[in-house]
Amino acid sequence: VQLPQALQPTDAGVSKSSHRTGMTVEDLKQAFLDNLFYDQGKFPALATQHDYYMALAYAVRDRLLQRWNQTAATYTAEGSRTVAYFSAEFLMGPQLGKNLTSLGIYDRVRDAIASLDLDLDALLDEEPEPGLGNGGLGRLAACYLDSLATLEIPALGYGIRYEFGIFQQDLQDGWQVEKTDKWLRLGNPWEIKRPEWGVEVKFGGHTDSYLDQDGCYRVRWVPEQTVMGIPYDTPLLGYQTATANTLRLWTAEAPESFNFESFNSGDYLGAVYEKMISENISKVLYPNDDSAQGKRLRLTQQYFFVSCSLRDMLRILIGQELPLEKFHEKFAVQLNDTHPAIAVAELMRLLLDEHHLNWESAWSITQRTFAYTNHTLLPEALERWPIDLFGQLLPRHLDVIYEINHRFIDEVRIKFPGDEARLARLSLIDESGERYIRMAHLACVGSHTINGVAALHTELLKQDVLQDFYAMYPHKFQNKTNGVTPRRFMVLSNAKLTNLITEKIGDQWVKHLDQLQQLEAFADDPDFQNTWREIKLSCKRDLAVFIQQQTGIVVDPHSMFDILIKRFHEYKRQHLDVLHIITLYNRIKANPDIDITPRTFIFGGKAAPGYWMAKLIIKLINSVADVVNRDPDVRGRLKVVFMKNFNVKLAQRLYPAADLSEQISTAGKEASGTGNMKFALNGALTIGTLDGANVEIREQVGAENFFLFGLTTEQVYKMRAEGYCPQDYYQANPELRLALDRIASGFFSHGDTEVFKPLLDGLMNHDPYFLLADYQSYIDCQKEVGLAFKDTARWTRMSILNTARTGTFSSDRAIQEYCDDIWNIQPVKVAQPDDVPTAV
Ligand code: T68
Repeated sequence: VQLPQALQPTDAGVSKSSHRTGMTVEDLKQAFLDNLFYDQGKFPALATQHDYYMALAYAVRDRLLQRWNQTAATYTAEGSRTVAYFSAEFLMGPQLGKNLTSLGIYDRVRDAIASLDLDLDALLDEEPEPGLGNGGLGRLAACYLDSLATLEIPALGYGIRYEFGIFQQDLQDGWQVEKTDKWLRLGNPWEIKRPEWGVEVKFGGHTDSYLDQDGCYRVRWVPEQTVMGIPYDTPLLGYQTATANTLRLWTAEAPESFNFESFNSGDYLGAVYEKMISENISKVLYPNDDSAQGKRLRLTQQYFFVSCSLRDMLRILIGQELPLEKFHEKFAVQLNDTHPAIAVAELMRLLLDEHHLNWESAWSITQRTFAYTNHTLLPEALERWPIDLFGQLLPRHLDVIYEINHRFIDEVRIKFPGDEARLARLSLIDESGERYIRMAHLACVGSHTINGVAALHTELLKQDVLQDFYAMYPHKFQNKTNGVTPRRFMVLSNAKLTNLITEKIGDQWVKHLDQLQQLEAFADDPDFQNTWREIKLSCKRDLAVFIQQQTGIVVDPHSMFDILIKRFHEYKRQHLDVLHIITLYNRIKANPDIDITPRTFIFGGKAAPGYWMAKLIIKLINSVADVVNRDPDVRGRLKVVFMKNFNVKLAQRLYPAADLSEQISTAGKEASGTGNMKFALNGALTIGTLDGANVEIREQVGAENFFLFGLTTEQVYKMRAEGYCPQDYYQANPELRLALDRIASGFFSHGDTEVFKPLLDGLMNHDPYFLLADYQSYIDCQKEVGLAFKDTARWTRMSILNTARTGTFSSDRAIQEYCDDIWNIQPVKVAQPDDVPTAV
């Protein structure tokens, strides 16, 4: 379809005056001033830093809109096949810097802003973090959207516009305290509200059956409650392409005609109450990252955004005059974990009840539409909904799921006759006690492809968590090792290293990360090594300044920066790192002149508000920090820093400054990890277990450039089966004993022997994550690390090789694999506006 000339977006009668789209320093400066005046309603004497940020953001958005409209017009004209990435979380990170990088105007904008005696860094700092995710899963979705746009793949991200994102973490007396995250308080310049595309979503009520005009038996859902889903769109520009895809997030509002009756009957408060209840749906992000909570509001959120998104896709399909039967040809839907898995039942319902397809056609479309990514092996994280709760909220979907299950179980019977135990294990309904719906099972049955997020993880899915599905549908299983975007985690956050690399190997690596391999040729070049080291040191200096501002702690940039940043969870074993710190401290106390490599231990991460053991580990870190940082015997050789409120913004300061990346989860527990990739890319060396993507990182960088320790997954399984006794390790290992005893004695807690008791009792008696079993191996390995760091030439060589060999962990590689092996989708070229600069 060719759009009429007058409707071509760049010729649609809009002003192309330079203040809207121009890219010279002068244009950008004028645009900034105009926006300050006309949009913020401010002039410089009255403007706050935040006004300046907003003015700049709107000026940049104008440039994005030109590409966004061009992209939308191209997709419409070509009827392009489109990826719909369904995710309850998108942890996007701040947008201004990212967009400047994508547009290739970072330096020009810095100059334009500087010419007004303002500082671009200060304005960038004003942007609140859009924290619409918990951790890895939400950040992965954001990296994938970046790669989709950069690879010019038509894509929509669908999710929820939480009014309050992940809580802000504060510390009081070393304990985590949570504060609400009011990220929208001063407005969000990147989004555009689209009320005209609002959709109605129903909940509750009951179903009944009826005969339609043709005498066909049909089921009707008679819902009890309606809310409106209103989309807010954010443009996502690819790196130096004209492709700007859309992140479409839904907000819940009360329908306009809400409760007219109660209003007329005088129940004004009742009517307003209902409005409030509706708006609760998109109020707040659930802050649990690795446990499923059977809360009604959570299921409501999931159904809400899934229903809105599928209805939106039907609108697009019908708008393009495509028949329903082509739904799966128009759209490839990826389910980011089971949070959107209710989509399988909702698409069935829409096709059956609202569009009157028969079951077989509807099911064939559904199965060819969805693919499912699993992100966890932890049993407590697998989502299940109590049947009663589910049936109250979504009675029609319950019927649909029963029917899916009925047909599925028949299929299993044919493949495995007489195997009743298998039927019970595979059933979408868990009937072992209280009855539950198993969302992973719904996702597996309703999808054409199921993928894990690292090679080891995918193997464990096949052998363990999803083994029965693997036996049933071996062809559905694939591995797609995670990846991270080098645009945010290198170009934007580590300009110094970016420039050095570009000087050496040109600028194509930013889109073809494998080209970093060319750096291997310089790994032993003394000049290159020197520059490499200077850059790392300079990044560490920047971080040291920031640490002092934030915490008051002075750290030495020449010490090893040993960093552990991720959500707090027992399986991630932050407390194993603490045992190492205490061991080094004990050695110093026993022998103050001992020769040890000076280290700065940096921690960051949030604990789920209800996960008290994780919170206790945060308290332990801060307690140990207080003692170690003050003790004169230490003479500054050890420093322990907890950076509060870890988020994307903070992460961007930490990765470039890391010497050592701690990836120390119990083998078999971490699905992949993505922080591990960001560290290695920035030239940090990893100390890690054979878990998640660590296995592949080690394969890539070479065993000699990776510090490996700990039990393997097999050994862990075996130990668990044979009966693991942590006490034995405590008894047999004097240094381990001393470390644990020091905590127990109240040494780090002003004499309080109670506070850490639950943690210690857990370790001594159960230790489900094998800390004590891995302790000695970790300590020995850390000794190697300390020695290696002293050999600066060796360390630098290893660091260079880590960067050079981690190109495969680009999210571009991952997305290309999804496109080829799962989505079957090709890029669509969007024409560049004439005035796009091409320089990095
Ligand atoms: C993470 N999962 C994995 N979950 O733990 C990590 N969960 O190994 C992997 O690299 C990453 O996913 C990307 O694949 C999560 O981050 C959650 O955040 C989460 C949120 C809500 C409910 C359950």
